[in-house]
Amino acid sequence: MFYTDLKPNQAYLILDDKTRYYFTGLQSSAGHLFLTSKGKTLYIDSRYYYHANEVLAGKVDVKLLKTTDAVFKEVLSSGIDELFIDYSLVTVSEYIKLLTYGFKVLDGQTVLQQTMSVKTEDELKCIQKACDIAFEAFTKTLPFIKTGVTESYVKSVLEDFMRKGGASGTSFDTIVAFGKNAGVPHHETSDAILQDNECVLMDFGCVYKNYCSDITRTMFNGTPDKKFLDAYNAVLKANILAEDNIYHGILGIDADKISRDYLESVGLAGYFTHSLGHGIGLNVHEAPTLSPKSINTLLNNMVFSIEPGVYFDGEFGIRIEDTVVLIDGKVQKMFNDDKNLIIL
Ligand SMILES: [Mn+2]
Repeated sequence: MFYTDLKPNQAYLILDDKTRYYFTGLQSSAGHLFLTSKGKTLYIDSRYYYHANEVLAGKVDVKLLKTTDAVFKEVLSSGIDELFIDYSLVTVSEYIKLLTYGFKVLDGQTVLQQTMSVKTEDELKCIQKACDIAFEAFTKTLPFIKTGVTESYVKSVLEDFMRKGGASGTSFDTIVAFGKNAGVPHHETSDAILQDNECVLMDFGCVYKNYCSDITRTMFNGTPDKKFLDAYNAVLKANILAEDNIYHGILGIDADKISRDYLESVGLAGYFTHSLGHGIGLNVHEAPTLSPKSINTLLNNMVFSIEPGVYFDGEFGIRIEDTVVLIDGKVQKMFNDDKNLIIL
């Protein structure tokens, strides 16, 4: 692990819940975790201390957190005065506090995010299960989507099936968008009523053992016209092209370009208004990114979304999103449907 190479006066300080869970396997809503060349030290308050001591014995040095003041004084007196933190996850007040204590603070974001973006076999199993639960719930929800139902109703049916299927919750606020509402990439699910001859876009995911899934499917309630069908087939092709051509070692920028260039070639460049994808794990949005601004390289065992979409303001929108994993250099799908247009 990266922290075993640290100098004796250095440590990574983890303050956010998900990263702390990643390195300890213990769920908690507070705690200071230090990663040093010697191992892991977790300062945790009395709500978790005894349980933590029991389950982390031999893996993490667990200490009772009385006050943060005491923690930082103890760490400083042990000779550690340089802390790496994830700048994207620490508040300004936490940052200033560290400087006030006299620590030199360095950005550990890149290393932490890269480490967490490459998944272990156990993590992959949890993500696959989160995908399976979400997809089964989606299949069960389809018969409930009929002319006259509201977006909120469909959302509640779907979320209920995900929880019954074993999910602990949703990985983000479920999006159900009918007709022109689907033209807004991240529409807020409303009381809009489904009409005949409207599209239905559903973007959802669930959490299983702390790991997330993310999927979007676009269906049609009635008979689609040529403009919709052409756009649907273009988005599907953009999705499959990315799936077939992303490989171990490709830059996030170039992965995004696969779908973007294709949509441009069929005259839809201006309608694909967001990134192609993002990493998925303990967080539903994490490293790597697949976008024109990405600084990441896609590697084996990374899990990410492939989600091209086109949006016609005031008319309709189409997005087809999969959660996928890179295995042995190639994209492996975590959903196995053919993604052809579903007519409701
Ligand atoms: Mn997504």
